[in-house]
Amino acid sequence: MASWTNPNDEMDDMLASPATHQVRGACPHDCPDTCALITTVRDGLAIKVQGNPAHAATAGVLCTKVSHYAERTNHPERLLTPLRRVGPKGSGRFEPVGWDEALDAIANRLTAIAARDPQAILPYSYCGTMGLVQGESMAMRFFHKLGASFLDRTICASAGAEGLAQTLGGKVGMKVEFFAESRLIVIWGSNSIASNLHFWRLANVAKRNGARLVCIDPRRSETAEKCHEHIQLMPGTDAALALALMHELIVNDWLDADYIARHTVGWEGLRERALRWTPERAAQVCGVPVEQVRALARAWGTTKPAAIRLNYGMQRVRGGGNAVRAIACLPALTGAWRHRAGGLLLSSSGFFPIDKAALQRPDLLAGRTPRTINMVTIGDDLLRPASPGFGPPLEAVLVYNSNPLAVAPESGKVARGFAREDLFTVVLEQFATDTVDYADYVLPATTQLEHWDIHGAYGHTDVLLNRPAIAPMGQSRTNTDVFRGLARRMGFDEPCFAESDESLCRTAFGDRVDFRQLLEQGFASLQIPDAPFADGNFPTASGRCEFFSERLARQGLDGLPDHLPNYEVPGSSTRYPLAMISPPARNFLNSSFVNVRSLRDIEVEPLLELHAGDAAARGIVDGSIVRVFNDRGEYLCKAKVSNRARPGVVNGLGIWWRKFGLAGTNVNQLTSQKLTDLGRAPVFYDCLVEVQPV
Ligand SMILES: Nc1nc2c(c(=O)[nH]1)N[C@H]1C(S)=C(S)[C@@H](COP(=O)(O)OP(=O)(O)OC[C@H]3O[C@@H](n4cnc5c(=O)[nH]c(N)nc54)[C@H](O)[C@@H]3O)O[C@H]1N2
Ligand SMILES: Nc1nc2c(c(=O)[nH]1)N[C@H]1C(S)=C(S)[C@@H](COP(=O)(O)OP(=O)(O)OC[C@H]3O[C@@H](n4cnc5c(=O)[nH]c(N)nc54)[C@H](O)[C@@H]3O)O[C@H]1N2
Ligand code: SF4
Ligand SMILES: [Mo]
Repeated sequence: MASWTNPNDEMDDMLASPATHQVRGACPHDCPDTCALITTVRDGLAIKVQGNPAHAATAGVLCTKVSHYAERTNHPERLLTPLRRVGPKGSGRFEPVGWDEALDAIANRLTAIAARDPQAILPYSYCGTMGLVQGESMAMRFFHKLGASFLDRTICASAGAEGLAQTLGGKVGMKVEFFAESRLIVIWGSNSIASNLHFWRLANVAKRNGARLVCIDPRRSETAEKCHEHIQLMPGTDAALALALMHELIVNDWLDADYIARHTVGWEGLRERALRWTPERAAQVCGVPVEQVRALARAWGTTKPAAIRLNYGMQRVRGGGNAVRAIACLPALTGAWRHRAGGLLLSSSGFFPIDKAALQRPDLLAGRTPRTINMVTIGDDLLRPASPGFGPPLEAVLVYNSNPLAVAPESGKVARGFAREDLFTVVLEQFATDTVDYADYVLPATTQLEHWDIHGAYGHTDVLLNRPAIAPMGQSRTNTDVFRGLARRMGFDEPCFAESDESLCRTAFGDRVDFRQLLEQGFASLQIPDAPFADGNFPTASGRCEFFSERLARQGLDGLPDHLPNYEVPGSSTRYPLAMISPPARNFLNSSFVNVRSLRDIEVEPLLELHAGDAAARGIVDGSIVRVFNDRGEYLCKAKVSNRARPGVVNGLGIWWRKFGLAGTNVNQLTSQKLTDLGRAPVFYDCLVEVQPV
């Protein structure tokens, strides 16, 4: 067990060497690249974080954000002691308190609530760290034993995940390294330079070898402007485009009939549906020139090998799940999967043989089935009274690895919910985020440089081990240790609550990954065929690529992919004529890093990109302050008149902390709590607004 003393006092032998040494780790952030890190430590302090050149996917390079990791870790505003609230909720006024006092008080309060109904207690967590240990291991054991409400962790990827599951059978796809050999790469709903930098490196290798790069994105992103072609469609119209591509593949006979016959299900139905989507019809729905649709179809139908790097930006709309389904059909139609540099990649996380049951111990539920709360609707759910359909009102929320005040939709309601005087809120955090401001107790958390963890990935197929490079800063503790401490105080005496973090790292994959190799080199590759679906073998029930999903049909849903228009279609409202999307700013990671000075200085301040025509029509000039609003709320920020925005669409780059906003709000004040067609996910990019000069 690590000691909780100040790094300057007393440390583990391993960490105590006064000379400079280097420690191998893994980037914890919610990013497909999961880089291998090397941290240089001097006198117990992390002084530098670099990419490990021995790890092929990392190639010795980190993004700007994590190159600044030592600055983040040693930040003067790190939370270093437990805190207890002294001011009103939301004020962020606290007094220091000892660990024992804090944990005793939290355990007593949770015990009292649980005696009435443990479902009144909710964990709220997401991917502040992607680590399997500091994520949902000890925490889930604790909540399972308690019988707390389940949290449906849907805020990012579950529409796409469900779309893939119903088509390919899971979160599986091409091996990322082979994009370097593709001749055509379609970058679809991804700003790769910002959010998938190591894939972008591979795309550039392909480009230098003559590959054509096409980007499909409503925003002229950093990535779009560097591709050969940019298809700047309206948000939420991707399925229409995919169906029109199929139309062209059919009428021009660019199909791989043999692959379709042997490795797919539902071709007749899909064919019929696609034939209704002429390029003209799709071009009109998507708001793009019809020639672009035809040219992309020709390129996809006639270039080999051809690959799609799909990403989650295109599934944050009502029809996000169906759109992923439609796009995931394209490689099977042309037999692109036959080649290792052909096919599609959205996520590779389904390849990892994680022993979730061993980590999370659902057996501790002992037959109970608590209700499930969707993290997307936390605003509404915090404000919901007891009812037969809902159960008891929420009385306590334990937040870790997440910043719901900033990242959840319709944040006016989220803030009202967390402001409830009768709600008991505990936040495990590294920094005083917007959510911390609403806590009753704040527990200081370690960073990745201070704890053990083990990682899968969703953009490559290697397992990474993270060793602690330095001792916990100040009095900070690991998430696991907080849940161990609470378990002990609440009388949860199963041996699993005593398991150490290093042991949990071994538990995560059992003997399915060579742990000795992880200890020795920091990473280990999964054994996956180069072209996993060259001969079908999809992990679906049928073993085929399912154009038609029997499972969806049985749920009373459409078995075939279709285009579902947005909830908030531009043109459907005269009061709110503009569509707003809110993809991340390049130098932040969701709401992490907003408080790191050197990175914030690059992003400068919250802004809204608008097209010159939309700005002129409203008397808005570049650099002026604007009010962005709809019925859900308003947000003040600076206007950036820019060709990064297409006519009719504004881009509110995120995710700023509310407290950095001019009116104490961020873009999520405007987004809605509605859910996607599949996967119960949020629709952040399905949002109509109006903009006015202030
Ligand atoms: N620098 C940086 N990297 C990150 C993150 C970050 O915040 N910052 N976040 C991480 C996380 S959690 C995730 S999930 C991923 C997210 O990364 P991506 O999966 O790439 O998703 P987004 O960044 O949301 O959006 C990517 C692009 O999709 C575009 N887009 C928006 N709506 C649509 C649409 O309807 N159709 C199409 N075709 N495109 C659309 C956006 O304009 C944007 O340029 O990145 C991870 N990496
Ligand atoms: N408008 C809009 N909203 C969005 C999005 C968007 O594109 N537009 N993107 C959505 C997406 S894709 C996602 S994934 C979510 C992301 O939402 P979150 O997963 O909540 O991500 P972050 O905002 O980065 O917050 C993570 C927090 O965890 C903390 N943390 C990191 N490591 C640890 C640790 O080891 N222990 C503890 N206790 N805390 C730790 C960090 O300090 C940080 O404050 O946001 C969503 N919200
Ligand atoms: S955020 Fe992504 S690109 Fe940056 S270091 Fe982490 S894994 Fe690598
Ligand atoms: Mo995400």
